[in-house]
Amino acid sequence: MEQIHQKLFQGDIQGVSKLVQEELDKGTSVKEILEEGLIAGMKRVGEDFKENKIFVPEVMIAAKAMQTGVKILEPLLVSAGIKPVGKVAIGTVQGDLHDIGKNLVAMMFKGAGFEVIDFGIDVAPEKFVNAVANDGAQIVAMSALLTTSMPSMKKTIDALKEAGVADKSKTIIGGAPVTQEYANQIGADGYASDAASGVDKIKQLLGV
Ligand code: B1M
Repeated sequence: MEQIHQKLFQGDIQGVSKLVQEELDKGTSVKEILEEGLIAGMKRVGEDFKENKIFVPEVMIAAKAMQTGVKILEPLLVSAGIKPVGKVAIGTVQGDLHDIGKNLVAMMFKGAGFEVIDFGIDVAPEKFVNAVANDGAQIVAMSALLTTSMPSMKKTIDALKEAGVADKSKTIIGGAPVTQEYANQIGADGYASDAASGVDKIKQLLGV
């Protein structure tokens, strides 16, 4: 796992892929590789970024390497051929381009048997509204990593209400600066601090 951290730090895409595959071949659990290898490594990248020891380009390269590792794990978490438990529309809210955490959450939702419409980053409230009104999404899942993009979560909840579709869906929010208190404040139905508890929360919200 320490080597995975180092390769992430160096932005060594091939190195990360190789080590992730080696861990899988050794029988290490997908959860352990994800949490103790990739997520823990990225946390260290974040700490150094915060202390100005590294800068945006290095972080972007590390993020690319992380996503490559996550892609290898994804098929193992997504059970094939299982009828969806529910339908989720997920995205990083308007004004925010961070997607690593959101991708993890989407991946865990898929792994738990949900059909996932992933709108990507910088998602306008109207897109979420359309997903509920026209595509039957039962959950609107929003991620934000910036304090400045958090108000987009409230805007989306307000847009769902204004469009008259709020009662057709439940909202869940998450991301590093987001809290349960903020969820209560803006009227979100749920909050989760990490991808795994996100799955528990949406199951609870849908009663499945
Ligand atoms: Co940015 N960035 N970044 N960044 N970046 C942070 C978030 C920051 C905390 C760094 C810092 O200053 N310490 C800071 C935000 C400060 C704030 O607002 N409080 C910051 C900043 C300031 C910025 C820019 C403004 C920098 C600049 O340009 N000067 C800029 C903003 C661009 C924009 O969005 N408009 C920017 C840009 C970038 C990169 C492009 C370089 C890159 C993003 C690459 C990408 O995502 N594809 C990047 C990165 C990588 C980070 C850090 C280092 C790592 C974020 C990350 O991926 N973490 C981050 C520092 C940090 O977090 N320590 C930082 C790993 C990921 C697995 O965690 O996303 O928290 P996270 O997801 C977790 C949980 O939060 C939860 O589950 C996941 C794990 O299980 N979760 C949910 C997430 N969404 C959820 C949704 C749910 C439930 C749970 O339900 C729906």
